[in-house]
Amino acid sequence: MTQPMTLRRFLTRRAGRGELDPNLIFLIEDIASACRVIGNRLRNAAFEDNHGLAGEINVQGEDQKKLDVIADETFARICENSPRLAALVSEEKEEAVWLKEPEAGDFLLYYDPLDGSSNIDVNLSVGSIFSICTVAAAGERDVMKPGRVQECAGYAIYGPTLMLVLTVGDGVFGFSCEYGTGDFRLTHPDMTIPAKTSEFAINASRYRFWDQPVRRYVDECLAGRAGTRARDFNMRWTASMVAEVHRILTRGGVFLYPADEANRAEGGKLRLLYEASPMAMLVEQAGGAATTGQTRILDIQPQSHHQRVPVILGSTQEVTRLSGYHREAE
Ligand code: AHM
Ligand code: MG
Repeated sequence: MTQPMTLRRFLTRRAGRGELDPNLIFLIEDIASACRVIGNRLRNAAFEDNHGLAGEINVQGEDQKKLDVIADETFARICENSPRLAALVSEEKEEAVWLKEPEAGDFLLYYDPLDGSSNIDVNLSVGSIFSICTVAAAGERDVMKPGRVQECAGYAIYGPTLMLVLTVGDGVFGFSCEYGTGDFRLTHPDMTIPAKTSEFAINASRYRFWDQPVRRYVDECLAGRAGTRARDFNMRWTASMVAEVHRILTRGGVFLYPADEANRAEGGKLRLLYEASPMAMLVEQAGGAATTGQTRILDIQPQSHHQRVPVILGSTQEVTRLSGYHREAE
């Protein structure tokens, strides 16, 4: 059996055809290395006394886990050597970290080093999310890029298999990390999201806070074949956006983290630059859709590094239906 191609071969072939900036290869490979190291630290956490809290509160006002800190340091340590990387924007750091005065063609890396970290201590899937844009000047405003200008977006999922899933703007590709060699190999070429689905994901404990369009949508799903949808729906909630998006890229579905009465002042829960935007690019590249309910996520002009936005993403038929419910309620 021929082995699936490695991440390096995949990237260099694209660069050879003029479809990819060769300088991106180094950065994507550094991200892959960081994710491999984080995967190992997660696997060994119990032996290295790395479960539990770090004792610090991060910029989001959340308790940092020890592994949040380790993952953040690992990303920074490995990626900051990348020759064309000018700045890092991390969920765990208040400000952008500038590594050099940017020159034309330099990159900016946004990342959430460990997404879904409430899952760590219960040994469930977590992930790292990343997004790469070009940057030309070292100003505050220069790191506020709308998602549509991303050069690359992706995530690592630390599940039963460590996988790296990414897009460089022409489809979505999944690479599994081979045990032993540590190579990422293309096991999931061309991941696509079917337009139709009967599976939704939302934290239903927040029902009392939801706006009318979200309640209407979920009520209709719960009514199943007896209701207006005339079919039964299944529900999942993993509390890890990476795991939700991975499931949707694998078998379809829709994921919602809407703004509601309890989080509206902050704009929602999920962060635009290093959670919503990269996931929106992946989902669109796989044939799905991603919106706040009102606006395409990739068209939002960020106002701050840690801005939060409502997120509805996945199979197009469901996302379109939900957007329609939002329009009707305006
Ligand atoms: P985190 O980056 O602090 O881990 O938070 C983001 C996570 C997402 O992965 C997930 O979709 C959501 O928060 C879960 O929220 P909830 O606590 O409502 O289940
Ligand atoms: Mg997160």
